[in-house]
Amino acid sequence: MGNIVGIGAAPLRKEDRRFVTGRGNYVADIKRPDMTAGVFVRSPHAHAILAGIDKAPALTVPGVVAVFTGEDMKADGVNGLPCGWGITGTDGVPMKEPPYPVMAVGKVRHVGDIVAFVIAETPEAASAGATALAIDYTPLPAVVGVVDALKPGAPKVYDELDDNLCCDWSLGDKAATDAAFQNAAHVAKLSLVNNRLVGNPMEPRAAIGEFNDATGEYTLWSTSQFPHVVRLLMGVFVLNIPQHKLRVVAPDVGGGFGVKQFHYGEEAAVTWAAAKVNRPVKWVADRSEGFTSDRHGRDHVTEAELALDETGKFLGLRVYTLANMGGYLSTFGPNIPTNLYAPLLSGVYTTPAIHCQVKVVFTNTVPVDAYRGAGRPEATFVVERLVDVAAAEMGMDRVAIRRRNMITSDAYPYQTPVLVEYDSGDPAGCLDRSLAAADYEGFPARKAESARNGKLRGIGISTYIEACGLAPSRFAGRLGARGGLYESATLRVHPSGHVTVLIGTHNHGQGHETTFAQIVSDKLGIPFENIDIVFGDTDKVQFGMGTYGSRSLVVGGSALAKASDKIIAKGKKIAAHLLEAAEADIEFVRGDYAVAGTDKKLRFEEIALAAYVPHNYPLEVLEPGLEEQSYYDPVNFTYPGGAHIAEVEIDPETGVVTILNYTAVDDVGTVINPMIVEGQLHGGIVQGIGQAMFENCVYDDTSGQLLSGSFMDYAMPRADRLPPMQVITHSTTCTHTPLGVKGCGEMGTIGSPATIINAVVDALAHLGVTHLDMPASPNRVWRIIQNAALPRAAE
Ligand code: MCN
Repeated sequence: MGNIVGIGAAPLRKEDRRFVTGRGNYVADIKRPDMTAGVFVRSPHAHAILAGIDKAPALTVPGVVAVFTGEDMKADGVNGLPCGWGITGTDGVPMKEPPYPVMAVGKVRHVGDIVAFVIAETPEAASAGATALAIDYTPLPAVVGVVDALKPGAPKVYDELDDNLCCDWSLGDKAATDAAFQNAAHVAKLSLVNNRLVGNPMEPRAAIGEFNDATGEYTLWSTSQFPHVVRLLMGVFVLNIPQHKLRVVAPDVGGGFGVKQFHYGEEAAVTWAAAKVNRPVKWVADRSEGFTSDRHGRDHVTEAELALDETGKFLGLRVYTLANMGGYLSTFGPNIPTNLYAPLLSGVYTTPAIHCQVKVVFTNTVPVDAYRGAGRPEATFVVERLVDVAAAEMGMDRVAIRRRNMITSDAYPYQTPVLVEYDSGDPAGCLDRSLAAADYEGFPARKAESARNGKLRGIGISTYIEACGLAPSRFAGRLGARGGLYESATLRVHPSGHVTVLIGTHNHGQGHETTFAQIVSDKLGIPFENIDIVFGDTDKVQFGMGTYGSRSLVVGGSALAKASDKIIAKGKKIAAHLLEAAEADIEFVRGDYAVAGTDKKLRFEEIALAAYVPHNYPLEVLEPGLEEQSYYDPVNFTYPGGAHIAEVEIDPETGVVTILNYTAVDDVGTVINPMIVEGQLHGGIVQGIGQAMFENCVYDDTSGQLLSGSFMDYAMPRADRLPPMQVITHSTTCTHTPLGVKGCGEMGTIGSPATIINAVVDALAHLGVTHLDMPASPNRVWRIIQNAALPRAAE
């Protein structure tokens, strides 16, 4: 018999055995009988009229089975990809929502837009067919930046629209915010760019479609973070396949980071084409294809202003952001720079008035959608940079100005002026612990030591908050969500007492097979080894919403806790009957059903057997079997947050920034598995460091070509450039989740970009530097140092 491994323990991850022994099962590993290979032909132009496609040369290539275009899909009644979120402008006008065809019809709108799908006996033959295809493009002027896209006379991404503005949205009380600025003793201003990112999960996207013409059933295997939602969107909106005839399987997925959270055209194309050729069709992206077809993240241009009184108290915050949507509206696209951004602008501060205007803009670039953090790193970057700018301008200490404005731990629940109500938190506690752990006091001595070595040393702080655990359905619905955001769990107890959990979330690296088993082991008092977690197959698992927005534990784990409680409750009824006691007298402790005050008890396994072999069973009042289900819709988001501190050292000769150390103190509520939480923080911080230091997705302004379209030009963070990290949890209990948990999957990515840039700016402050845009590449930092040196040299 194994052990109970409950909440707070740190067992090794259950799933790792298959991963480290090479027995993961990824879409690219799957082979179906008589399977064909598909290659998508993608636009080399950012913007062009698709005048015609001649399939004939491709069809003569040996091995080519079929070629399909957008016109073929349109003629077959296939619809465009739906957008899951409909936002409304300040003027009450809904966002402009042009169609997003699976494959381009009439016009291409970004480099990488799909123009044809070539299916062949082998990937090589499909590639040869794709090369042979004759495509007639008439190139058009392209626009890639949000500022340019809004200029009068800019190339129009959609001819049928007046301009490139999708929606002019806002949140907050404008009059109150303007009034706060009237009374300000000081106004700090900041213009910034939140750089565009490419997610680059280790496993590129892939999909296999299969059709059974005897039963009319379709199956899609996809590298998806939410297979049920793909089944819903693709079946109901795009291909018109009845839900019971469509199975979507997302097996092991090698990282998603948000990028695999959308319904992609490739999924619909393989599924539809499989029926046309009546053979399975497999597509696996290569890395370059990922760069021009995976949804990108971030890409904001922002002007922000903070009004303060003479003591440094924040009076008001005004933010104006232009957000790039790319060429089409992706599944969650318009939601990210609006609802997941503006409500976080209060940060951990008591700013009484906030107003945020966001213009959501079409351009000739890859569609932009959620990438780890999604809206919240952008908000944190605005707030935490602006606080540093204000402190510098007012001659205040950066810690002191934060403390002066922080929400105190006794002020929760705290209603912000931007919709959300924080349930719990202790920002000052996180800050205190981070300052101690980072030896903040000792920094001046370390800076002096660096100076002696000819280096510039800086320290950066970010006290941040995020909203995660998407989302209360009613709240989301008010904000424009076209779906619900609950989660489901089924707990199937077998006659032996072993348990299979069917859960609607998706595990693609976060360790759910371990942490969810810990919750059940803890709740039911049964061995950890006796519990298996099943996810990612719509034929096995009841409808679930999948994994994103750090929701799996908060929403899925809560459903699991509730289903466990139902199992315990039913078990009590069975135990009362078997032990001839009143149900109210049955106590359930660590897997034992005992009659209070006696030594009469039955094990969980005995109750499970009795439920399935009901020879002695209260059949009049209770059904046999032991299986319970819960659908949990949260009442609020959870609000994890913390204080991050980093120290950097800059070599002024080269502009190279070295991060010397990183300290993160975070509030994640109840910790299920401290090792996994630490790993999530590490990974998240590394992704945030990636944005702050290395990664930048760059398009050519005139041609619209992606200039950073491979790892030669797009710099991912690598182990040798990363600092040692201290990760400490400082938790307050979430007041509304059954387990007291908050999410943790994105917080590292949310807190770290501001932390790093604040440190870099601090190191350069003596040169008069008040801000620099990300990434803090050697080139950019070296130029800043050189430019700062020029006037002084002239003096
Ligand atoms: N956990 C815990 N105690 C807490 C909070 C979380 O033990 N108080 C555990 C959870 O049980 C889970 C893990 O930490 O095993 C992450 O939990 P959660 O915060 O619920 O986040 P999700 O599981 O919903 O994961 C989504 C989140 C997001 S939005 C992105 S993007 C992301 C991320 O997590 N993508 C990832 N982490 C990733 N990690 C990997 N390896 N790969 C990705 O693609």
